[in-house]
Amino acid sequence: MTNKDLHFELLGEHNEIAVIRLTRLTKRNALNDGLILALRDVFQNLPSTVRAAVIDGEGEHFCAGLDLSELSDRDAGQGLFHSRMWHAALECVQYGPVPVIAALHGAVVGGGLELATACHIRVADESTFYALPEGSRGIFVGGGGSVRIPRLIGAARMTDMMLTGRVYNAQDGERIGLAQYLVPTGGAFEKAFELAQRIAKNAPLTNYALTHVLPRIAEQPADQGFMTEAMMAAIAQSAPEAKERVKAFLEGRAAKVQKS
Ligand code: 1HE
Repeated sequence: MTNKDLHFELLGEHNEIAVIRLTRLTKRNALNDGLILALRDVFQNLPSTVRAAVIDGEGEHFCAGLDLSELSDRDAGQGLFHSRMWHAALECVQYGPVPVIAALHGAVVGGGLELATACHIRVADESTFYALPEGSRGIFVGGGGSVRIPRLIGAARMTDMMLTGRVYNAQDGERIGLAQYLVPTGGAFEKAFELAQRIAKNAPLTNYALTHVLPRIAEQPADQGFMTEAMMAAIAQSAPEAKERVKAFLEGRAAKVQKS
């Protein structure tokens, strides 16, 4: 799990929040192979106390994307395996054991946006900007962006970003669905951590259903989706933790839903 460009820390009373920070400050947190593999290893080896994770980046930018200096000498076969390595690592983020929140600021570009979209929730501060400069670099996304980004903002917007080099600012990014939360500059980590604490209090099985089952239902034809939903609902309800939580509400021991 050790890589000088990745800081890992456990926070919370019961070490229930994992904080994973890109610390390759001098290269604006550009992702080289070592960093991608370190991210994979972290998510494959999260301690069992962890219930939610936050990813952020040190310095002025969340992440400048793929480390372009590693591109030069790759042939087609190596390029294929390199992209598949990113896929495997970001699958570990998306389909790891816990929900992951990205705390965004500054540049969220190229592979940085691919990393952010592998997370379940994105909190952006006002300094955030999003771009896919692959178009102007003569390359293509390779870290799952063509699968995940259109599901958030639609293929037409992604096509525009790559064809024209369009950069979305923080407000527009939230408007089109790149981030679910927009906070003042400097506030992304705090908000992400607050959300992680709330998520950590959910039943782990419900969190699992949301991170592993819901995205699959979303890809299924409706009749299969309804059936998968019913099966997941049955499994979740039958868990002792669900029974205790429902009982607590009925006995007035659990929080009501509050108007925000
Ligand atoms: C880098 C990278 C990088 C910075 N690879 N070295 N990504 C991009 O095309 C984005 C490229 N980066 C930028 O546009 C800018 O660096 C930023 C807007 C992110 C930040 O600007 P700034 O002025 O704060 O920093 P800088 O002076 O541009 O960069 C500081 C150093 O980081 C500098 O190196 P130095 O040795 O001259 O100090 C930069 O060269 C270096 N640096 N970004 C390598 N990306 C799985 S496929 C995904 C495909 C992609 O991600 S393509 C998009 C790549």
